[in-house]
Amino acid sequence: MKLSNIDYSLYFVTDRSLAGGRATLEIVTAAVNGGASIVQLREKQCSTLEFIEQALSVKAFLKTRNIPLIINDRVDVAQAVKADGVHLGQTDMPLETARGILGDTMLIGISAECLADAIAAEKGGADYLGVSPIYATPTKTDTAPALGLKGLREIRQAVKLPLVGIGGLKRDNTAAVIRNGADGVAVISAIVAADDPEAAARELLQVIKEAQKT
Ligand code: 3NM
Repeated sequence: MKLSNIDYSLYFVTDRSLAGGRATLEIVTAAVNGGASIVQLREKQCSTLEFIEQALSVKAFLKTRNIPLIINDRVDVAQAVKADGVHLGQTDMPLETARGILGDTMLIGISAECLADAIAAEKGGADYLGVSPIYATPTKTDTAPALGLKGLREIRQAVKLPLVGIGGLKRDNTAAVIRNGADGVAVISAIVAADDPEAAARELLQVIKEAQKT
């Protein structure tokens, strides 16, 4: 059975290329110690073997903290390590195909780059949406045009699924994303590239929690 009652508030996404040589598990540990509520392992440049080994070690740690593990893109890796979910972009495996393979055992998150993507993903049975990108970001440059807060609001009004905003989100622009309808904020560089990822996560979570109250 897939997990329910997920806390999407601070959705941390890994990226080893921005980690300054620090191990992924070290950064994940810091992010979770700082308050990350869900973690996505995103590996674009390693072998399948390494991805699986990495995922198993991150999963073992996350299990001790009751934090869900989501695997980016690779349905096979998610299955191999019995992750809590998989996150799919618009050019990854189609939602229907992934659901056919996974059944109801796993969460499926979809990156929605426009309103039509969001509506289709909800109809197709996605569990949550990454609204991507809210702002342009050097971390991922092959994105659709930035949606901004207006695009986020339009998607919020059209779908009921949990939404996380992603793309260019930092401490100073995070509160607005929550106030404009996101359930959480997904970040890479704001945590991975920070000198102190634990402090960065803690500061972000504080801003998110404050914004969720208003
Ligand atoms: N979309 P940062 S990952 C914009 O998987 C974007 O859909 C992603 O990085 C997706 O927090 C990503 O450093 C990059 O801006 C986010």
